Amino acid sequence: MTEKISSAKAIELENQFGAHNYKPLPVVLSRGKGARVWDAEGKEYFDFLSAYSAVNQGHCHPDIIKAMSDQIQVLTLTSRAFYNDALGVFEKYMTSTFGFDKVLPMNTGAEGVETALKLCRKWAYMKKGIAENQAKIIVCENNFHGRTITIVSISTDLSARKDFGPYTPGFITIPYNDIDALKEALQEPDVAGFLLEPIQGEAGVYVPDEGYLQQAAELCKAHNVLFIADEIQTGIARTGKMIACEHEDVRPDILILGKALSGGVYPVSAVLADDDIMMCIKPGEHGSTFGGNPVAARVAIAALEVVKKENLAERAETLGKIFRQEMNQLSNECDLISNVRGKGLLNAVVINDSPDSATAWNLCIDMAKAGVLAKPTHGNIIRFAPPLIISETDLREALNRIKTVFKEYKA
Ligand code: IF1
Repeated sequence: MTEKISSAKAIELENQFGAHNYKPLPVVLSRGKGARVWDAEGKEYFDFLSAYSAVNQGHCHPDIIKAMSDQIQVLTLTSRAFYNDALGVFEKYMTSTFGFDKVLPMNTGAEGVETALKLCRKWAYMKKGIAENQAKIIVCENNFHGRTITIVSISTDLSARKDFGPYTPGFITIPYNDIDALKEALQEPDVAGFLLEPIQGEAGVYVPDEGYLQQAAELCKAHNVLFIADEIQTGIARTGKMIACEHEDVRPDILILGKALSGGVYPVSAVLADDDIMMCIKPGEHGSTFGGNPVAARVAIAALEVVKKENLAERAETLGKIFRQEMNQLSNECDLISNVRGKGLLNAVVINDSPDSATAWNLCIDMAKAGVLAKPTHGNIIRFAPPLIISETDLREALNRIKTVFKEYKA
């Protein structure tokens, strides 16, 4: 049994021996089950962050845990130097679930995004005929696609990119949710792709105008530019559809998945595309040690089976409406809230205070004391994203606690 330590001890150890690349809320988690987590002293919380939408299926879902524990007893990693008897089954399952010819398995979301960028550039040179090293990829302001050097090169968030230069070239940045800006950028020569989040998560759950995704996809098609959807946070039923692009009947040319693809049990990401794109990468041109390992394969199948069998997309749609309705009602009763927005169970509340105020942080501290975990993003925006398996009863109980904290908040 692993040594049990107190919250205070855990924080002390992290401060002394861990890099300080995060500023967590002062909550030390020790156990999770479904929509609930418990801290080192046994205090119970509703988890309204879900590891940034990685545990859509709930903490330690028994089916996913079983799939993992069965596989790790027999074979954990072979490398891709050989075949294994789980990867092909996963690949068939993924391509039929999401409707693409092929899938390229990776591990983290950032690796998935990097893979999609490489695939887009390869396609640009091999199929679109763009001159070598001239391919341009359009990205949006306030994006979040991960933390690698290339990905922070396209970030407009200073804290994500400052002092990590020199930056990777070959990108054009436009405002999000601005079709005219996209039209203009598409006039540039050598554009190969357009990478975007169907809803910008980290930026503060920015839902684009109705029709934006569809118009953007049509414009890309008209200009022979690949529409690349980063659904690492919005995918896997989080917004009320299996992928958020479905809300506008958009089929991306390249689809990137991660996080809840494994239910938060194991790092699994994947890039899906049809043969005319995917077959541009030849043997030996891309890969990773753990990409497509048998544990990831079995875990991902189990995680997606949970999404289907437990109708998590429909749940997210229904429960998300209740959440926004209740929070909008709260915003009429308390002037702390300036906006409530989101889709499915990916929602955010904009606090009526400046981004550099401590109000959102203090509200999260108070909510933690009341047994609800959430965390601010960009200062004055609080993201609320519980596991999709949360019951309506639990959702309403958590809402009662959230409302009490907001109503009783003293600056
Ligand atoms: C952190 C943010 C969320 C993502 C999208 C790719 C990735 C992410 C749309 C990269 C990852 C995580 C990273 C994590 C916190 C969290 C996050 F606050 F950083 F921005 F969710 F909004 N595309 N998001 O959201 O996937 O490599 O992390 O597996 O870096 O603190 P990853």
